[in-house]
Amino acid sequence: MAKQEELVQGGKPSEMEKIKKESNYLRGTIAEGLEDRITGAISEKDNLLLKFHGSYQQDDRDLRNERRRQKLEPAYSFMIRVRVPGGVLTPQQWLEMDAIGQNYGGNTMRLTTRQTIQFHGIIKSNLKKTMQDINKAVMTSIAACGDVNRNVMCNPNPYQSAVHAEVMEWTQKINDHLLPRTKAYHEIWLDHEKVVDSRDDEPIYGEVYLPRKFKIGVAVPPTNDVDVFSQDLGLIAILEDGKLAGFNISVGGGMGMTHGDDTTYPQIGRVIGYSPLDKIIEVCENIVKIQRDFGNRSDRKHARFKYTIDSRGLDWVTNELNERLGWKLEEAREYHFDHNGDRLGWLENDGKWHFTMFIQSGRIKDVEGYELMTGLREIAKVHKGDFRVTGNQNVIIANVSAKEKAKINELIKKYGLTDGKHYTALKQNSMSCVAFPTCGLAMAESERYLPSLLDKLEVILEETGLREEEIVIRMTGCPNGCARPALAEIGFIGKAPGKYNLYLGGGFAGERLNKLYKENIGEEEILDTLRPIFESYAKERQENEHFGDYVIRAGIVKKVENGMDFHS
Ligand code: SRM
Ligand code: SF4
Repeated sequence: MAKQEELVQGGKPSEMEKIKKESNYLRGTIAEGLEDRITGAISEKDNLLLKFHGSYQQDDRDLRNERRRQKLEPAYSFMIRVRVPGGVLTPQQWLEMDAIGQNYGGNTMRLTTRQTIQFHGIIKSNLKKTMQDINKAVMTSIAACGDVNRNVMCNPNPYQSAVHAEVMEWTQKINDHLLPRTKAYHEIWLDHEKVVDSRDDEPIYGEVYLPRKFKIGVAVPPTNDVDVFSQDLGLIAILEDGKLAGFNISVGGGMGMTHGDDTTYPQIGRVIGYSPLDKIIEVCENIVKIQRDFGNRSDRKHARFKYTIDSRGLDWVTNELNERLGWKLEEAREYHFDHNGDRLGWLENDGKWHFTMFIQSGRIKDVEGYELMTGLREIAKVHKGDFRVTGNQNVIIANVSAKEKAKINELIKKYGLTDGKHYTALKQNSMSCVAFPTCGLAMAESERYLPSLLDKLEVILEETGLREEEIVIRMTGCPNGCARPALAEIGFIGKAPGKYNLYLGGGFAGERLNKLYKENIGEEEILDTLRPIFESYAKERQENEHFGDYVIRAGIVKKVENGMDFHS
């Protein structure tokens, strides 16, 4: 195998490659920077390395101009992302996360589209304490961000408990196997003693880690709530006689792009074969290593696995994988996905009950008249099963015994918590990314705006008789695609304050990308554009025809078969 340095694609390594190489396995000068009390920030280089530790330096964008006017440094604070493999955490862990939110994170926490938990607004002097509290909860933020494998997603699947347990076990194994091995995290945050002159061993990543982030998600058909085709590596569980037998392997999905740069595009993962269960760790490791060795290390905009694959071809990646494995992937098995949304409300399986709660945009906090954070805390105090964060930013109170159900239900009622079933099916299937005020890349509002847009769209849906029609709608504040908008039947991607590109025609089961329909439009035009389309859908749709399929059949947008045609 050629050395990583010889395989640098596209020329000179980027500045980030240098920073990683010189970081001594992700240490940089983070520890020293934390001690500096003169500023609420850390150095630019350390900020890039901090991501590998699961944290980002941010500043409150609502306050930027005012602070500048007052000649103050921006209102710096930190976001921490806690890994939650498969989204599963114990009630005790939920309580500890809740306490962190109360103590350091402005009385809120955020469930994410990758089943993790984020805290925002943590000031520098609290960063280490927060990391330590996360560790006390037997959780970690290592590699929740950065050029490494991220939190591994897994379908939380409340209606197939036995299979879920099995699939979850493999999710955890894959997650753990691909964690970085550097001791930097423990030294910096947990005060573990530094071993002088020791070189950490990173057998999978090497000292420059991956060219870019890498994402793995595991889906159990017919549910695709992890959006398996948006993942760099998607695993589709194949069952035989009701037991997990192995996984189909999908490669090269990804959502991010840059406005105005057609060489960047969202892409859909493609299935290249099947691996038996006992070989899956080996398959995952080798796919990660292919990306490590062949991913573009000079241009970060083209560094994701999807570009590695698209520039060399699917046959190339399959052959490269087979060669490294020393055996061949088997032919992909049949599978079928029905939907990528959550099944809200109570559900019983194998004698256990599961309540999927609707959480708008994953935001957990108390507001006047809706004590969501408190309600979930009170549930966690008595709940004996587990909590599961879904890939749709909702939470499942899972594994409730028949005996305990009444108690949980009482709390649900007491705090007015909701399964969202009184909302339109469109709202139930909505997601939005964080965007303002914390996200440094946001061009438009998302989490703070989508609810009010939905309220207006719901009026049209009521009028057109589409209240019960499940339509997947997603919004992001920029084209990075954190709420996977390119897979939505209706997708909004922010361009500027109050302006969005509107995309239509994604597949209801997350199997197809959507297509640009209108560019740079504001609320009035959004409503004026969607109303006649909803009206004609209501009149002309065929039996069980989803909105995304309809807009293609009606010729409103063209079908996108491959991300490389996304802009054409
Ligand atoms: Fe994301 C960057 C939030 C899921 C694609 N994402 C960011 C940052 C860290 C902004 C930054 O770099 O400064 C955002 C922090 C905002 C904040 O204030 O919290 C951010 N991403 C999120 C979350 C919290 C959105 C949410 O509302 O839930 C999600 C956290 C997931 C997690 O727990 O790991 C989140 N991000 C995603 C997803 C969806 C997924 O992974 O399933 C995507 C699209 C899939 C993909 O990666 O292709 C996604 N985020 C990006 C990108 C574009 C990557 C690219 O290939 O171009 C960026 C920007 C970057 O990496 O340069 C980004
Ligand atoms: Fe920020 Fe853009 Fe991601 Fe939204 S999509 S959280 S605006 S990076």
